[in-house]
Amino acid sequence: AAEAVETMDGWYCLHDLRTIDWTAWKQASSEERQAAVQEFKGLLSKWEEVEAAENGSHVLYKVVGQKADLMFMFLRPTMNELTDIETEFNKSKFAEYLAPAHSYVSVVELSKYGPQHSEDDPRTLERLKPILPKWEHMCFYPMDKRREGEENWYSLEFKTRAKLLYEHSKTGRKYAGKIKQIITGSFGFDDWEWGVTLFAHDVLQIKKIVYEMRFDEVSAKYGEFGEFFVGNHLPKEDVEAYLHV
Ligand code: 76R
Repeated sequence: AAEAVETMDGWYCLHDLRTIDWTAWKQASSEERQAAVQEFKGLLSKWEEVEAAENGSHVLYKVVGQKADLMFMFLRPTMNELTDIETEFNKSKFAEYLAPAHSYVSVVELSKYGPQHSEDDPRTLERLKPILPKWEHMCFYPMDKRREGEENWYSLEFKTRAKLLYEHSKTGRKYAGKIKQIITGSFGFDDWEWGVTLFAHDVLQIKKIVYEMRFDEVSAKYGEFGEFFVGNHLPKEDVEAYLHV
């Protein structure tokens, strides 16, 4: 058997996507809507406090297209905290106007292929427990590494995989400052092997990095991809205007 790779794992991650039932929202009285918005903003404030204390992080984006309307990404030290967030949110008034669109469970992952700083080095901790950027755009998609006939990532030698990922990282580094990527592992947690979350100031850079990486051997030969979600940042201050009907 090929030698497995060790991973360093950080905060647990939930991508939670919802569709707004605008018909029901419009039918609600303005008092009901107002109360729902205030309660929702209260939750956002509570999550902001968690983030300020560096006990987790979250972002909220407006999904473009019909796959969903809202995309939350939550990071917390334990998986229990993720269900606590979900449950509290599901019990809120605003959630009465939302339908589930998609969810994804994973954990922030760094693999030990190349040279790396130790697990307790501040530079490693910053990547394992990241405060998520609030950049203009976000993209999320799940992926697998192929296991088919001659193209089996999991039967490649360790050093072959390390070399392919080194090539991959060279493409990635070209996007320094333009793309911030968070790789989360989801083996045993969800239907794909990894979640890929990308943040960008310029949305076109998302298309460019994903396209360019298709030509890296690791993606060209071994990458399998799921559904893509792309969205625009929704800061708390804009929630009221966004939900105004
Ligand atoms: O951890 C590191 O930064 C070291 C180099 C590195 C590794 C090991 C790295 C760098 N990645 C690594 C691992 Mn990546 N990454 C993706 C995607 O759409 C596609 O084709 C692939 C989706 C993107 C866009 C991306 C971006 N990477 C991984 C792994 C785990 C593989 C394993 O363990 O088997 C996956 C699934 C994956 C996928 N990668 C980078 C980037 C970028 C932008 C970088 C450079 C980061 C930087 O140096 O700042």
